[in-house]
Parts: sequence; C-alpha cells; structure tokens
Amino acid sequence: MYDFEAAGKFYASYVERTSIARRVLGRPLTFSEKILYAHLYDHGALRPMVRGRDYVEFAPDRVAMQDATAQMALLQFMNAGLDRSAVAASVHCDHLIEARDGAAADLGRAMETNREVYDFLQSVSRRYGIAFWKPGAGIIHQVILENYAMPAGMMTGADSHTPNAGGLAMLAIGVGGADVVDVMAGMGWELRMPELIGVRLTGRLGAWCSAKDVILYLAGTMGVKGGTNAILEYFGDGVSSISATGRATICNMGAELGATSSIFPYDEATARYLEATGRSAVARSADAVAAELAADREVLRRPADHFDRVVEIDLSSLEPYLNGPFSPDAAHTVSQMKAAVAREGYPREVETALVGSCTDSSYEDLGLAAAVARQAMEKGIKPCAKILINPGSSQVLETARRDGIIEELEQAGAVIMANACGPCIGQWDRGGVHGNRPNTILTSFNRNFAKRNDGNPCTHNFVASPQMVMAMAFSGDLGFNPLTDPLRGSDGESVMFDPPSARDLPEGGFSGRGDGCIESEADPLVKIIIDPHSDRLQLVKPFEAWDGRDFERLPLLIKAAGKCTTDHISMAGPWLKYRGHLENISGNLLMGATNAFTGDTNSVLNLLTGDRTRVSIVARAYRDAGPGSIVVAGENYGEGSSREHAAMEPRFLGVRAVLVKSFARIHETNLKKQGVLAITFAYKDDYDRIREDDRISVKGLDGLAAGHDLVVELHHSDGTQESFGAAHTYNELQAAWFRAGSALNCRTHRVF
Ligand code: MIC
Ligand code: SF4
Repeated sequence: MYDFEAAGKFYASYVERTSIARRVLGRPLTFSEKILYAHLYDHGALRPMVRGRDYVEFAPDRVAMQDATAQMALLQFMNAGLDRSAVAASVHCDHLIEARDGAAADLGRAMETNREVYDFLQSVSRRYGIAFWKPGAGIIHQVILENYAMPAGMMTGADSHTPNAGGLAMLAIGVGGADVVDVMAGMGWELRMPELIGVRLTGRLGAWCSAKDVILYLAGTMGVKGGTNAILEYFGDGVSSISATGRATICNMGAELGATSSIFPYDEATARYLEATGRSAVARSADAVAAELAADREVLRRPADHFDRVVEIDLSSLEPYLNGPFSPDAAHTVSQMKAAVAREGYPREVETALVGSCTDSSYEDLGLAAAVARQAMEKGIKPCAKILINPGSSQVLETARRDGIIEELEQAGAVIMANACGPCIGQWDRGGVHGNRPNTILTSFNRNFAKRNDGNPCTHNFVASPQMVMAMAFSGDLGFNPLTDPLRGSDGESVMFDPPSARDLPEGGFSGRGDGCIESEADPLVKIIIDPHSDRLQLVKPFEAWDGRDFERLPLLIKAAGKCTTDHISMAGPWLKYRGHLENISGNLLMGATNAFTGDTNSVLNLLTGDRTRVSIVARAYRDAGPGSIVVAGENYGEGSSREHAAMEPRFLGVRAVLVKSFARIHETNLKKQGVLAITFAYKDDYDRIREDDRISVKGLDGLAAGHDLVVELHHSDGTQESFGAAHTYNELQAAWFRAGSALNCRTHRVF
C-alpha cells in the first residue's frame, strides 16, 4: 500500500464510492459516513442506512490483534480451514511482558516464560501470511499508527483501543476475536450503523494542557456510556493545533466513553506524520483527494443538521485533568484536586508515576515528559515518586534515545521499561505493594479500574497527560498544581516549573523503522504444533448447539452490583498467561464482580450445597448438574476491553444467559457470538426483584427475533413467582448464532 500506485488506486475507488453514496443518500456526508459507505461489503446493497438501528455488513481493509487476544482469535481461525487471511493482518506481542527490572531484563524473562505462546503466534502468522511483531517491537496501537494506519481506511482490531488510528483519519474499530476472524475469512463484518456525535474543537490548548485533557474532559462530561454505539467525529479550527499522535490519544480514549470509534479529518498534520513515518506516497495520494478526507463543507457549516448530536469544546478554556480513581470518567481539574483529596480522603502521596500505554507513549509524549524532567534537573528538584516509562514502540525508543530524550528521563531517575503494555494491564511486579494498602499512582494510561495495575483494589490510579504525570512525580503530592504551586529547588528556594513543550515529530526523522517485524507470505507447509498437555494453549472445540428449549429454572450464579467491566469478568494481570487456554482461564470467571447480596467478591451461594465459594466453581457445578446458570448485572456490563474470554468463559462454564440493565457494545456482541443469550431488563427496576436463591426461567426463545421481547420468570425459594419482560438486540443472523451455539458454528455451516 505504500507505493504510489497502490495508494492512488485505493483513493480513486474511495472517491468513486463516496460520490455514489452522496448521490444515493441525496445529502452531504460526514467523514465517518464516507468511510462507512465506501466499505460496504456489498456495494450493490447501497441504500440509506438508519443510524442506531440498521445492521450493516462492512469489508474492512485490515485487522490487527495483540498477543493476549490473538491466541484465541487464531485458534478460532484455524478451524475455518483457510490458507491465508483474506485481508492484511498483524499480530503484536505487547501484553505479556511483565515490568519489573527494566527493558532488557524484563524482555529476556518474557521470552522465556512466554516462549510457547510466542512460537505459536509466530508460526500461525507465517502459516496464514500475517505480519508478526516480536516482543519488544511496540504496543499494538502505536505500531499500527506508525506503519499501517491510513486515511479513510477501515480496520477492525481485537483490542478496544483500536480507534487510536483515528488520529490518522482511519476508521478503526475495536472488536472481539471472533469478529476479526470473520474479516480474515473474507466474510462481511456486521455492525449496527453507528450514531454520529460531532465534536467541534475551537481555540488552542493553553499552558500545561494537552490532547489528553480534551478526552479526559469529554469523559467527565459524557461518562463511560456516553459514546455507546456512536462515532465521535472531530472537526473545527481547533483540530489543526493538535498533532497526529495527540489526535490518536483522543481517539484511543474514546473507548473509555464506550464509543464505537473516533476520527479526525485528514490535514497537513496527518500528511507530516505519514511522511515522517516513511509513507509519503500515501500522503501525496491523499492530498489529491483531501476534500473527501473530511466531512463535506455543508456538514461543517451546519453540523447540527447532520450529526445526531454536536458537542462544542473551546480548547482555550480547558484545564489539565486528573481522572480517577477507579473510573476514567471521574474527572477533576488539577485546580480542584486539592479539595477533592481533602474531601474524598484519597491517599495524598504519589508513589509511582507511570508514563506509557498505547494512549500516551509517542515521540511527543516522551518529549513532554523529558521537558519536565530536564527542568527539574536544572532547578535541582528531586523526584519524590518512582518513575517508570513504557515507550510505545521500538521506533519511538530508538529515536528518543538518539535525540537525548531517554538520557534526560534516566538522569531524572526514570526506569525505561519494555516497549509494551506492562503496568497498564497488570503486568507489573510492583514489589512492596501487597494486600489492600491504600496508595496513589499517576499514569498517562487510559483505564484505571480497580485492581487493574497491580492487583491491589486500593491502588488509586489517576489518569493524566505525560507532562502532568511527570510534574506530580517531582512534587509527590496529589494536591500539587504545577500551574500555581512552587516546589523546593536545590538551594531550598521556591521554584516553579515552566509549561513544558516538545516537538511532535523528530527533526532528524525516525530511526529503527520496522524493527522487530517479520512479514511473510502464507505458507501452507508451516506446521502449527500445540502440545496437548500445555497449560497455555488448548485447541478450541465448538460449543454445543441450542437444544431448542426455553431456559427453565436456571440457578442465579451471581447478581453483580455496581461496575462490572471485563476486568471484573475476566481479570488480566496474572491471568493473561491463560489467554490461549479456555479451560484454565475460566478459573477467573467474574472474580472481580461484587456480589450484590453480600458485597463480597468471588464468593457466591451454591444452591446445590448451600456453601459460598468461587464463582467459577459454582458455575461449573451448575453446568455439570445440568441446567447451567444465569448472570444478572447492572449498567454498561462488560465495559472496557474487547477480550472475548469474558464471553467464552461463562459459555464454557454453562452460563446460558446474561441479564443486565445495559451492555457495552463489544461485550454484547462477544456474548452473542459465543452463544450466550444477552438480554436486558425491559424495566430496569426489575433488577431489584432478583433474589439470591432464585431460579430463573427465560421463555420465548424459539421466537428470538427483532422486536420480540422475551419473558423472564423468577421462581423464589418461598414458592412465589414473578415475571417481567426482557429486551434484546438480536437480528436474524445473530439469532441464528444463538441457535447454532455460536457464530463459529454458524460460519462453519454457512461457508466451509
Ligand atoms: C485492555 O486495555 O483492557 C486490553 C488488555 O488491551 C484489552 C484487550 C485484552 O483484554 O486482551 C482491550 O482493551 O481490548
Ligand atoms: Fe495495552 Fe493498556 Fe493499551 Fe490495552 S490500554 S492495548 S493494555 S497499553
């Protein structure tokens, strides 16, 4: 795609398709619509689609997976009987590297402990012609941005932060592994036509503010459900002041609002980034069609007529934010923090400052962190917190090292970790933080759910920009505001930080391009060996088809209270090692969810024995006794990650249905794909009727179809019964997945 001819062809066909779409719809188009309509699976079926209602099949240009999701996705793809991936695909080894001593030592350890998994991923990649990015090459989304993201392209990735590529004007969507397999198998990939939220940026970011603060602010105003089933499309004259990687940060964290994707238009900053990363041919071809790489002019003139909603942000009025703890939408401006610390009793001392994650680990981000470190050194300010840095890619690291950025960070006491997810996903041997000791860390990451970083439920993670994280490391005080508060310098006098600034792109271009990537043609002779005794990898066996009967008197497995993210359903950290072994990983089922009746985690009533024990053990007991079980939960169930394990595990352990107040998009699809009935309370208050020792029936399953509600019956232990309606969003195809036992079973019947 990087030669001029290929890029030119892509844009010629894109422009042709968008003009046909404009004609058929008879109105100007937003940028998102241009990309969506240009990527219909069946162009013959082009017609106006109703946003928020119609299911549509798309044909993305590429897919990506990371090691923690690729294992299960590729184990499923192997069952498809194909010789190669139908679209460009890449695998990135970034999630399994534990941060402890520093990059070299940690990488060496990871190579040993994960050898079997890396060997598997590398051989499957060779077998099917997938680009394989070795451990240490970088974090999936940064590597995609540097190498594969392409304006007006469409991709799906088995990771919820895939929309990061929207910073480079690509429509990139996070999905479960089974969805990636559909695309790799050359099938249409189904999505409900998203709603469109226009975000108009005006003004310019002020001192200490960064792209991160735009999305932290938006998270605070829209909340973790605010973007569900919608694309956030940015426009306005404030866009040009934000770098391509800054835009990627904003798009990345759209996932924290539940958004399907986020996207910025193409402009000079996009072109400069493409050039700096060796893709001038793409930039030149894109330049030639630049008007089609943004919303139509009429849309920009009257956005309220074309978006479902428009949000206005004046960049000049933003302040830096610290969001947390425990939820990315818990927004505090830095000037409010002192009062919040006093009011909420947050631990005041900042113990560790972490810069990195796919969200904020670009060349510019490291430059901004270093700009604070440099000043601290000059002014004689010593760090009070530990500083850990995970660069986004080997290319970022090599370039930052060449340009002296890494040296400045190291001089300030920072430890450079591997170019990997590390502490962001609980791959952090923190040492000394055991039990439930309340403590505060600051990170430039995106998620901060309880237990996510170090397994301690009392670690308060506040998310902020890299420069703010660094400044806090030098004050060591969560209430510190670098805009107004002095620190003590080497001579004991009061000194202030100046607002940091850094180059968005390296003056001398990037070094180390493509390091750690192995690209190969598909080779059917490559043997994929899985040791039947392995505890890391296990072949995927198809789930059983539905037996055609309603669910009768399923025991309640758990009624979860409060937040129940995929981290609560299928914890990461130490469990990541079982991502290729369904049986083993199922041991973590719902271990983080709070039992609504007792307030405990990982302790539920076993109706068969009267004991209370681990959720996975009780689920298995109900499965083995016959009927299986049902899970009940509240709002935005399955928020966060794309990991399909959170749907496969309950399926494997006999959970037949999940009944909640509302679902997060990716998780709802994952449940449907794996054959678990995903339903919602027609009236949310009915959640309160569920009792701990209930048996629950779900009726009307043979009529599972759009517009037909199901009936839930509660059989209480005192002999009384109640019933109420349950809604769902199954369409015809998804109902067929349910009947077949999973989408994979359906696919096997339909195509192969
Ligand atoms: C995450 O940030 O939670 C992850 C780990 O990257 C996940 C994917 C996974 O669980 O493998 C995601 O965001 O989808
Ligand atoms: Fe990795 Fe964290 Fe990004 Fe997920 S959010 S891809 S764990 S760096």
